[in-house]
Amino acid sequence: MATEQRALITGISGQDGSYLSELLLEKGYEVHGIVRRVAIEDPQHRLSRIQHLVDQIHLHAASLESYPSLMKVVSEVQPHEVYHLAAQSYVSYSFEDEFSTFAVNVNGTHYLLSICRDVAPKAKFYFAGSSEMFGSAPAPQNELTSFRPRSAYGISKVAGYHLTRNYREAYRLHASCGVLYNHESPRRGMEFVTRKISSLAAQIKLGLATEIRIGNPDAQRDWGHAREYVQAMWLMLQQEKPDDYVIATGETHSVREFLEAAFGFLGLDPYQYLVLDKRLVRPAEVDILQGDASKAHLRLGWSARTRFRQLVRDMVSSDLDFYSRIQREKMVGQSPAVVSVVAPIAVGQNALRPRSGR
Ligand code: G4F
Repeated sequence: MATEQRALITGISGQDGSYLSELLLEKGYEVHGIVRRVAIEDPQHRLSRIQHLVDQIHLHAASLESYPSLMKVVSEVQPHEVYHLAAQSYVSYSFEDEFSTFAVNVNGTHYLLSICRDVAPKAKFYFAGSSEMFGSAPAPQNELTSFRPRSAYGISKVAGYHLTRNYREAYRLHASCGVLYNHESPRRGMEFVTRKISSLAAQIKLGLATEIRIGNPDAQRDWGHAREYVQAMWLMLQQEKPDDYVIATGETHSVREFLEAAFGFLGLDPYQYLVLDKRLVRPAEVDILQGDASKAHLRLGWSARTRFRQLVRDMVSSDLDFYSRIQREKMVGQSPAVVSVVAPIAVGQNALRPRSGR
């Protein structure tokens, strides 16, 4: 790269933020990230996914709920590229608190777009849209499919999508929206179903847990690997013209299939441990998501490589390594705070905590 590019990432401490930081550092970027002040004060726990990068990146304390704090960071950093990943990203929690989901996801996006227009109008802007925007729209979905969101989270992402499009059209911002389908990895938060399954499969295998509680096992999702999905984000901002892209594998699988594959890798029968728990069923479910990423393939040269079974295997084997190590070090039974230095561990099997960033 001729002159050093500066990138600013909101949600840098999440799964996607950590992979994106690694990618941008490899490409020679100066990487800046926005985190909440509590994270800077408690880095061991709240910055665990980027602990290996903290000496190479620049962290700034700000909040998506505070326009002045965002204004200060964007003005100081003067980024060439802005990746807006931070959100209240847990769909289930958005049923419990619609208002804070909107405050963070809609106002936060609006603040950031408005600030970029005013103080960094040449910055290229990426908005993390979501396949939840499609909701009950028939599969497969692509960029022309109408949105039919089924949660406050989905509605907040539709609002963010339209804000991004409007800033592109009205103010000529280079603003793009990635409509990303579910993307997972060993760094996925424990509150999402894939990591819940991989971690409990590993714990059951090691005798550290005895059951797994699941809500709706029949929901179908298009699950890809997060490391590949952040490459698509970067590619969108390298295009001459901003645009919106569906990013997906094109395959769909049920939660039940994930469960069977994960336990199967460990030689376990999931149905000996599965408890269907109505309390985990959402008031409105998105039954089937399956993306058609042809446009991204054609224009960005991007396509998903990691297939379903490989993704499940990677997550399960990573969790098996992790819990085996914990067991060896006799850390089980100690404070989960100590354990989460290594990986974020949910306290209890159904921890329904909101987490910022994916
Ligand atoms: O893993 P999930 O919580 O992910 P969800 O709701 O699909 O959302 C994720 O992907 C979106 C992209 O489409 C992102 F925008 C969003 O931020 C997030 O990353 O749930 C997946 C499915 C759902 O149908 C849910 O009802 O699994 C079902 N499920 C069944 N039992 C469960 C459980 N989900 C969770 N989290 N926990 C359960 O026990």
